[in-house]
Amino acid sequence: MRSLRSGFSLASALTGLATLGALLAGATAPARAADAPLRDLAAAKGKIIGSAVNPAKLTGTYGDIAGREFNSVTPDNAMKWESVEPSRGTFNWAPADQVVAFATAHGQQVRGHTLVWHSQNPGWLANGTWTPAQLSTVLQDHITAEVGRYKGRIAAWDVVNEAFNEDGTYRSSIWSNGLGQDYIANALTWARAADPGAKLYINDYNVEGVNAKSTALYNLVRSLKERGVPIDGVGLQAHLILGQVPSSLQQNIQRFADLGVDVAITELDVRMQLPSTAAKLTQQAADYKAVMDACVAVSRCTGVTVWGFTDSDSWVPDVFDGYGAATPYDESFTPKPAYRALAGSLGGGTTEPPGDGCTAVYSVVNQWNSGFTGQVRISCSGGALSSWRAGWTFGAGQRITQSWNANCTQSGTAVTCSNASYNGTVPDGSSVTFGFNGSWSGSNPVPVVTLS
Ligand code: 9MR
Repeated sequence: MRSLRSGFSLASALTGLATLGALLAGATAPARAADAPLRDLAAAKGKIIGSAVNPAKLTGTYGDIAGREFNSVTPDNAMKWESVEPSRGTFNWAPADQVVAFATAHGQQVRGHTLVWHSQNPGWLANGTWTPAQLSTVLQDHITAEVGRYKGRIAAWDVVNEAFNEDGTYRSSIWSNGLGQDYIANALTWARAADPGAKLYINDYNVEGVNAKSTALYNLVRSLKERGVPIDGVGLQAHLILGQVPSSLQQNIQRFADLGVDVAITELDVRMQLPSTAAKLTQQAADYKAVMDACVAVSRCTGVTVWGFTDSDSWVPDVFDGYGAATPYDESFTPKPAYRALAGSLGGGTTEPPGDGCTAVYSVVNQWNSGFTGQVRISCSGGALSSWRAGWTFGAGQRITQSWNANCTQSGTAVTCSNASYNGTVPDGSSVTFGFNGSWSGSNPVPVVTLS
């Protein structure tokens, strides 16, 4: 037996209260009792812990976790050119607005992503015929419109995305081909004019270690600084492969910092060949920890954003055949060892007593005018249990009326459910569930479950 509890935040309470939809979808508790939400741990270290989010999913358990665990969000696609201006002069700000509103409601920063890219541009732009002057105007107008719309509400913009080839030469794109390399300096200058308060970044992938590509980026940033072009930071995307965190990551972050710019890890994920196993998840946790450790070690590293926090919302399986499980939560929103590794690197509980690696997820599976059916799933990955007790405190007068697959008692607001004779054992890699009916009125907020 060991103790495992989760932190509880006002954001999670508010989100839990927010909608019936959220309640019906259920909510999850973070991995361990001693761990505050990642955002609290990160804030105590002055760091950002962010996630890319899909605005269409920001309700229910997904919204709960996004609001509770992260102090920054990046729209995964909603601020890209093809999303905001699918036809020339016709703007669709709704999904991007949704992300900004969510962030405001949850006290989060927004990372704007992205203004100048070779990809995900609308057809009218990508297939148009442009003189350099026309193309320059189109780009300036786009930056001015988008940055201007969110002026004061975006902490940092990925102004220019993926400008380089692997060998450090400039990528051939509509921008470099049409405007030459100065499109970068101009884009930064126009972004600064549109929102002087936003930090302006250049962002790229495969630039995490010291290599030809990151050195080209380094030389560009140095020359922009020398020329007085507004550049505040460098984004290292960090789409990594299991076991392949570059050993020069911290050194690389430091060399950019020494140029006088911030560094952010902007799109972290660690993909593995499926199926995932306990050993792979342990390696993945070490990889996540190595990245966060490197960022924590350099004061100008502002923090880490993961590119999706759940395996149910990751770009990896769509693009890398046979690969996946790249994020800190599994597809059922259960925190993985990678989650605990991030927490540990941020100063949360790091020592894992025997049997740790088990988590409890509370969900409301059905709700009607005065009653509801709830469920708790206890899952073990990298740990195991021989018996368990799950406890929580009801926050709004709910009462358990009946339970199954566990022996539940309620005293005042405190509920304790212990295993039945047949389901105390939870081997590594498996889970048990128990259920209950209860009564509620007014509201039915989701409690945080303590395992012991
Ligand atoms: O997560 C994004 C995915 O939904 C899109 O299909 C994809 C299209 O390229 O873009 C993904 O995000 C990318 C990000 O904008 C830039 N760096 C690489 C990311 C993964 O492809």
